[in-house]
Amino acid sequence: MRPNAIKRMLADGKTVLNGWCAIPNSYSAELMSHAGFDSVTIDLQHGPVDFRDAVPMLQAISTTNCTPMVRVPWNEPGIVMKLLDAGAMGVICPMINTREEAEAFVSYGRYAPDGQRSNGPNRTMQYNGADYQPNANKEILLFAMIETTKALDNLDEILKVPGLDGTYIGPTDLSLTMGKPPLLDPTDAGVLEAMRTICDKTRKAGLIAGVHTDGPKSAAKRFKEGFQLCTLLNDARILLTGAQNFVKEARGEAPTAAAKGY
Ligand code: 3PY
Ligand code: MG
Repeated sequence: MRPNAIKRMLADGKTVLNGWCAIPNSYSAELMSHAGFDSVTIDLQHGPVDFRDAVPMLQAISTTNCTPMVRVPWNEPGIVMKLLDAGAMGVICPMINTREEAEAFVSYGRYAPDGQRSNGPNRTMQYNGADYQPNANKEILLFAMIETTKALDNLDEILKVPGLDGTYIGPTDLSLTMGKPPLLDPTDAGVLEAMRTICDKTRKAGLIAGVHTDGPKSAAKRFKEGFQLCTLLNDARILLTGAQNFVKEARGEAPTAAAKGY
């Protein structure tokens, strides 16, 4: 089976820079996967991407060595299994708040005896190889999003779930549940402390600490704090930021940092 490149990078102590696709299009996914990211994640939770968009996007990412990942809309078996069959090699699942929810998520992503994933690896077997089924459980990465105070309270139990590979912080949802403004690069001391706790506990449990960021500066900051996988904006915001700054430059105006959005 094709090795999951970022799994090996992380095992070797390297950090992973992840691209994020919110535009429901295979050409933009292809561009993102040629930009130098280690992995590219298609977001089916927020924004306009649905399953029919995701399949050609996964095919586009397959033109490169980037690890193809997805964020599923919710912790539901059908969509996790369909996206794995379509070729995703990593799944980020939003709003995992309890050990039971983490156990259910992991069970959807693993074949028996480790889980309850149904057999039918259409497309992923062509992409990954004929020996996909016996090797899929150890190559696919499963990340639980920790993005509420409830998840924070249950973090120790969530981290004990066998088969879970890592956590992924959603800074804006975490901020909201702490009564703070939904910032991707939070400034509130309590939210920052919670993010550090999640990172430290995840790493102590031997799992991968991932986080969504607000761009290159905040990603660099998070890597320094110990996060191993950071996402850099999304394709829509990168496009908008680049376009806005070209327009500003042509008009002799100062550039802006990053376009607003998630
Ligand atoms: C959050 O900030 O809550 C996220 O889910 C980021 O995508
Ligand atoms: Mg979120």
